[in-house]
Amino acid sequence: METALVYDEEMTRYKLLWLDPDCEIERPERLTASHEALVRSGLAARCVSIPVRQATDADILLIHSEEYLEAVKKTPYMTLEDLREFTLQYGAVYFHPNSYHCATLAVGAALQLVDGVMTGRVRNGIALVRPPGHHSMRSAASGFCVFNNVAIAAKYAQQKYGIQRVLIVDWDIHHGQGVQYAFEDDPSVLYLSWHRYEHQKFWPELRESDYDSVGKDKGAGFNINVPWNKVGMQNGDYLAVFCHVLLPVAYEFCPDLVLVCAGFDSAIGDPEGEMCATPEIFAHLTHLLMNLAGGKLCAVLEHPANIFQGGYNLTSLSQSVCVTVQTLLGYPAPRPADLQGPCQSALESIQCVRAAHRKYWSCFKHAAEAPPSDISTKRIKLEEKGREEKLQRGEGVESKDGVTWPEPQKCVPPPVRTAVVIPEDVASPEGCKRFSLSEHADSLSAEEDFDDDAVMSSLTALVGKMENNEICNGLALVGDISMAMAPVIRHATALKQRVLVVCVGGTGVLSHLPEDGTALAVHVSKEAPEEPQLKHYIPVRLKNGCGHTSGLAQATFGLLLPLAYEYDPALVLLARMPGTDGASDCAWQQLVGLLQGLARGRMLVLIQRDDKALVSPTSASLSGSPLPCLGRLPAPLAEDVEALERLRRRLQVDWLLLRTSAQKSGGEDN
Ligand code: X5A
Ligand code: ZN
Repeated sequence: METALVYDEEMTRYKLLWLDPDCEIERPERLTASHEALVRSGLAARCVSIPVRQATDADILLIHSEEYLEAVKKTPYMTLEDLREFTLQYGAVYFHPNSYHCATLAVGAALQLVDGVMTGRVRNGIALVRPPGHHSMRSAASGFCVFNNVAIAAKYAQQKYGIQRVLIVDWDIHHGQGVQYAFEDDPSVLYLSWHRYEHQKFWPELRESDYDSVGKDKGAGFNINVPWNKVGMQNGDYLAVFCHVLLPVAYEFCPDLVLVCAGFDSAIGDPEGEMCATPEIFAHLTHLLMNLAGGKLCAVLEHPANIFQGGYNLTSLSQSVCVTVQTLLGYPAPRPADLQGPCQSALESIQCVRAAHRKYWSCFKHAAEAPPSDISTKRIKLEEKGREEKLQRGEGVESKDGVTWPEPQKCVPPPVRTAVVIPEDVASPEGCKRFSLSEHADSLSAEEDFDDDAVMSSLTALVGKMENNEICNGLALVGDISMAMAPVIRHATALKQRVLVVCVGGTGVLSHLPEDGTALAVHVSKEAPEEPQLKHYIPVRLKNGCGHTSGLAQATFGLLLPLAYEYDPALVLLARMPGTDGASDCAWQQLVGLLQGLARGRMLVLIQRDDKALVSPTSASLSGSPLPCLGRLPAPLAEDVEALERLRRRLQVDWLLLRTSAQKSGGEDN
């Protein structure tokens, strides 16, 4: 299944023709730089190239008014003076005689991508476009945007392909108010945007960009704003929003298509955004969205800024675009550098968002109240003061010189994606390589029985190959799961590498866990002990077991993923314990899919020998096939939610990524 790249150089052929400090960052180089990065890295060649087309009037009228379209259509014939005047009625935007043409191509590129994905020609893709779209409104240009590429794409997909629900994730650092307005009262389009807000001091400075704009009428609950009230947000802040807000809602919503307003001005080094998330975070944002909607994901470029940081710094931008496309192509995601817990300001926003949406989403039913408003008020004043002082001293708050970040790990995909250790009589699943015992364990021959000793030596060999970048992940059928785990954990521990052990279902406390923290075990099951006893063994008890998908989903997003990301393992060992509290195949596949975001995708799945039927769904997920949806999730059991909440509260002392609300005392940032 392939990835589309939609691009046309024509979209670089317009520019600012007069002096306007607000608009000078919007230059053709923003687009060429993104495209060149993909060409130079060899990624462009791995994508299916889809040509752009011009959007028709009918396409544009899906979102915009006839008057506005007619007005924009006149711009190619305007004199420079008329263009300037035309521009003045809007905010932070300019027009050039070729703007209209490029704007129709930008919309057309998004629609070509939707066609490619919806017809199944490709699995997913990215459209590199200019002008961007998410600020433009029914009858107005705004923030460099002329037509709302993504909003039109959502409507077009619904109309042409009869799909019901579209999820739009806007990770650009600006609020896409145009997208919000387009779907405010529409429950079929769920829009989530995070954006630099600073209590309404940051452009576009709108009251309605705050967390309490949840949508209107039937669309109430389908507009989710996560305002950033401070700059300098990091990887942990972004991931916390995904774990505690976006993923639970997105899975409950169950979209038929995912669209991303992919702006990269939310990355470190961008002079507008001033955030500190590093480029590899986009691999994770992408990965976490890739198994929704059966993998149908279209990313459309918004603002790929940060190229004029004291000259011509293209690194952050090119790295961000490249990791996004790598992930779409199915490459393992690099481990996020220097992951810290969310800061107080981010937690406050997350808490507010969850509280504001409590009545609309069952995953938030038990979310905490909104924090008392004085936390924010106090801080905003302090912040204002700092700002004024700085400005008086003549230090521009905008100056961000000397920002550095580590280069993302090179994640070259290993030659073998998925290796299986299964008995001869079980057919090798499609796209997987049978890992032969004889080749890798000295004392064995191919004819020898598929006994536990043999399996265990091949598992150790297989993990060695994962370390050497020869194999990405693996699946083994074993006689005794806890016995098979021991040598793998021991092997990794000896190399001083952290192993995340995830057990699904089954009974009993795990034995063989080292006590030095080189393994962290999370055990989700009906029978798991109610209280955690050891720091590195975390039992997660679900009343009806893993067969209750909503409970498992809640545990996965709110507990397992944040724990896993914070622990940052070098290897994930996922065990499907035998027994009756079994997760559904779909839920299991999603879990296998989500956990591949950790440890550069190095994951070994252990399955009880009798559960042969699990081989095929598991290997499909390991080899990166698009996964079936979970369906619209019902509310989780109140008892489960309460138990998970108690556990989360207890653990959040040690695990900062588990936090979903701001600390009551102090309120000053950490
Ligand atoms: C698409 C986009 C930003 C406009 C900033 C105006 N527009 N100061 O990121
Ligand atoms: Zn932006």
